[in-house]
Amino acid sequence: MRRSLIVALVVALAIPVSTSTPAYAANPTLNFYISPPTVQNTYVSGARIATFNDKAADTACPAEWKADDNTEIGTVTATKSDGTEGPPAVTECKIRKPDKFGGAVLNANDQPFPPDNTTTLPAAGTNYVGILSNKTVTLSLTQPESYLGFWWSAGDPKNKITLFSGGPSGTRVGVFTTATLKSLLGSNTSTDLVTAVDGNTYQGCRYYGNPRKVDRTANCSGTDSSYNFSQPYAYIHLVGEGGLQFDTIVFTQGSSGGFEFDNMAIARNVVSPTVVTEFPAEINAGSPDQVANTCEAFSTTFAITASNFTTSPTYSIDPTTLPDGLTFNPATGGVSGTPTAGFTKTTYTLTATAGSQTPTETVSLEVNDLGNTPCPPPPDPPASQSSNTRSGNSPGHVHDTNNGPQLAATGAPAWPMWAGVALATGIALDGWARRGSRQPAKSRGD
Ligand SMILES: [Ca+2]
Repeated sequence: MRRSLIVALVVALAIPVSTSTPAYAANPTLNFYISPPTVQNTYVSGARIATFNDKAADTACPAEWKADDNTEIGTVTATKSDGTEGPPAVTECKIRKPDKFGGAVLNANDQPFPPDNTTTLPAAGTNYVGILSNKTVTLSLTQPESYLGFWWSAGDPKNKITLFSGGPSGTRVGVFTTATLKSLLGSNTSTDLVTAVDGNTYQGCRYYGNPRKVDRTANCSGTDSSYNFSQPYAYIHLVGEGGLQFDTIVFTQGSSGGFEFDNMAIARNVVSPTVVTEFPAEINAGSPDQVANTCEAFSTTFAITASNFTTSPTYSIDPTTLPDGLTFNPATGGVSGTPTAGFTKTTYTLTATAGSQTPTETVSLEVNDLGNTPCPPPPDPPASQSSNTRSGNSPGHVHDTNNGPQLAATGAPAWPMWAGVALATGIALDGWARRGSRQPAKSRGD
């Protein structure tokens, strides 16, 4: 887990900020986009796409997924009744023949949006993937990626995708549900509008019903069940930025219906489009429950992922009382410092605010009392023997200059990547540098 996060960090630092990309929070960001109605494949050039067209219908999903160019995408398992993971059975994940619930048309990426009076679209479809009721299927990617696209057909109220970094028990970096999609599309009427990835605005109702069969003119008022009018069909794009990558995709289907998709595409280093995102903003704390130790340097951002903000959010925490010695960073939503006393596990509400966007997340903080309080003062550099150490008479400081290196050594727990960097450069090193530059001058002046 740590290794992949560190890799993600390096990538984040190496990528120059695109001027065409909105400025987001200091946290890694996952942005959601939607293609125009009827589009059934990705717009991302260079993406590796799995069409599943060469898979036999009514067979189990293969345990190994490859793109059509034969590059590896990853391995697939299904969660068995005893909780273990194994190759998917046909009763868990299967290749389906094209029907009203899914199966993209060939060359869908080239398909233009039909003019208003176009009646029917090509009816021919292709084989696709369906995850069955009450099943969970996990795709473990061969390597971390930052872009996922898929044609989500027959969106079911109980479809959910969860993205993780560091495996299925690692850091959760994003959640996408059909409820999210439907909130964007609005009610199935001609009055709700949605802005697609091409920057154009479409009636939300045009996403309802299978575009392989639907009469576009009638779509916003028709109820023909033969094209599944009540469910949305849309090509979805999840774009990670700010170093956000994921290596695990978990597809969850609730207690009814199925989870159907086609033309899955993955890629890295995709820059978000410049269209205004209309998906509801959300924050996800990938590591919500944090435990610190008394007298040990601590830093966390709770592995916050910020999704779908139109501007960079600021953060607040409630209640505002934190463990002694820890402070809150409104720019990142993180907490850092050195706890000076034990603290019972306490639940907090984090709120990210950007204009009218105010999503919340629940996190917790706890401080283990190691019995080492009052805490020793920060370490002195070797050149300093006396004078400035006196300042350590403030509460929580004792004269124990030998504890310095120990403090530094124990102050680098396995926090998520961005927290680790803050610890290394923002807290420990900065603090040492300031102290180091100040003390010799004082010593000489004595
Ligand atoms: Ca297909």
